[in-house]
Amino acid sequence: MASVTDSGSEKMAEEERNANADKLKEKANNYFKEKDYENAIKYYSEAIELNPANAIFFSNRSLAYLRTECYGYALADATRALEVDKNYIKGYYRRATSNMALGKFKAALKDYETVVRVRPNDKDAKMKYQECNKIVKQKAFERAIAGDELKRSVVDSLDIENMTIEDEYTGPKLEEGNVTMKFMKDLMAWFKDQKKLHRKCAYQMLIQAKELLSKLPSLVEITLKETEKMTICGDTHGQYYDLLHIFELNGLPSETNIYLFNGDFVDRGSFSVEVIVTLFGFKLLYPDHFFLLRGNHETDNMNQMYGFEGEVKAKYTAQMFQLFSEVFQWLPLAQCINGKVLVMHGGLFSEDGVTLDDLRKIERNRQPPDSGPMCDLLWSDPQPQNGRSISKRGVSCQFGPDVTQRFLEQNKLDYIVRSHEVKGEGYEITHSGKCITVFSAPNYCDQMANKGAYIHLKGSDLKPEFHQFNAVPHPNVKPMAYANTLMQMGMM
Ligand SMILES: [Mn+2]
Repeated sequence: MASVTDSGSEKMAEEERNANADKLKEKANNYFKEKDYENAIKYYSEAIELNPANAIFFSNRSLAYLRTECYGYALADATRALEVDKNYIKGYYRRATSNMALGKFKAALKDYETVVRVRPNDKDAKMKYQECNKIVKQKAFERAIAGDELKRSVVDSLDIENMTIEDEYTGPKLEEGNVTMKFMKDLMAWFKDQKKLHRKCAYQMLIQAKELLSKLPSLVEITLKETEKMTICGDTHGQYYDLLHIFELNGLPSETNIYLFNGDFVDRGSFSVEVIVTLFGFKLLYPDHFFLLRGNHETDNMNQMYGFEGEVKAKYTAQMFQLFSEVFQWLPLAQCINGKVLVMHGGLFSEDGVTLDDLRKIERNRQPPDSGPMCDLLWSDPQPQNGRSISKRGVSCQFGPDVTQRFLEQNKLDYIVRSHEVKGEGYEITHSGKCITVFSAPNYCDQMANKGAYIHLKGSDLKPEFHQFNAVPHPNVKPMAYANTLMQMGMM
């Protein structure tokens, strides 16, 4: 009898726990609707603690992780959802989306296959399967060409001289083939009015940018004089109107107003073409006083999913995207200022012992590999605890304050500046001031409500000085408007 009573009360306790878990899920869902993903994740996690046997909790948390770009965690949760309930169809969708976000298209295709098999009459599932299949085939084709030594640069197939600029075109033109300050001012005003730069001018700029960038080392080293000051900006992600706002607040680039833009110029925001062409223009105008570093979004896989490829195809052509891709491969990976401050998009390395000399030697003219220093520079994130852990993004690693300390000591550096993560205040100081994050896309994707920031660095003391700014309005073209349809659906 006693045991029956015990199991009865145990059952009641379990029912109560499950009811509480459901309440926590509701709370999390509400936070999710308000786009407060941090709190959504917090309450889904509490619900999971009370009831780890509910696939929906994992699936919902997976979506919240997707929204915060923690694709590694999103993938793990989708997998957990399917372990709990292998018939939970949404779990396959979530896992496929996570894999797509990570550029693992074959793995994604497997899950879409499963859905189509289970639901042969589901049109939506079929469409997603076909879309993903198309990408897998295209990737296989691209790999086949890449192995072919005859693969030539787009530049060789362009006949720029014979491209004509129609009389109707009243926009900016290069002056005797050169970027000038007047051209840049006209260009920025032209773009601001949502007009298109003539493709001939765009090609001319891209060819010149490729030429210029290909001469730079993978690690750019500069010296700021005592009296000089530079501005470091983080991710801009196609938020052209916020970029113009930075120039309004902080002045146009010049030989005395030095800038460094730390990667992720394109994708997500739907004015990525305008951002990158403007930045390349200033690089051409002030090659020794305007600097650009590659981000993890200056890559083919990301551009295919997050909008830049679609945007270039919509505004120009597939061929022009190919040329952008070639130019991106020549963007330097890191920059050292006065031998003391190292700037990179992502962060430090999966292994100790990497030296500045190792960075100088990186052969960067390629799509980034899945691991190693080049991958880490573009992808890693700092973490508060010592040591390293698996990346929440599913690529590279997270590194602790001790890792930063050892790296700085070995290379005789003071601190690092990186970007890559949205921060509420636009910047964040971690690892006892040795690791600084700066992010310059305010109200990221029109939904994060974060401030943007940039850093001033003077040659005299190299002390970082932070400046924050808010988002400005932009024309009604939503972020991700040009992204892959599978990604847009995954974001819903
Ligand atoms: Mn990034």
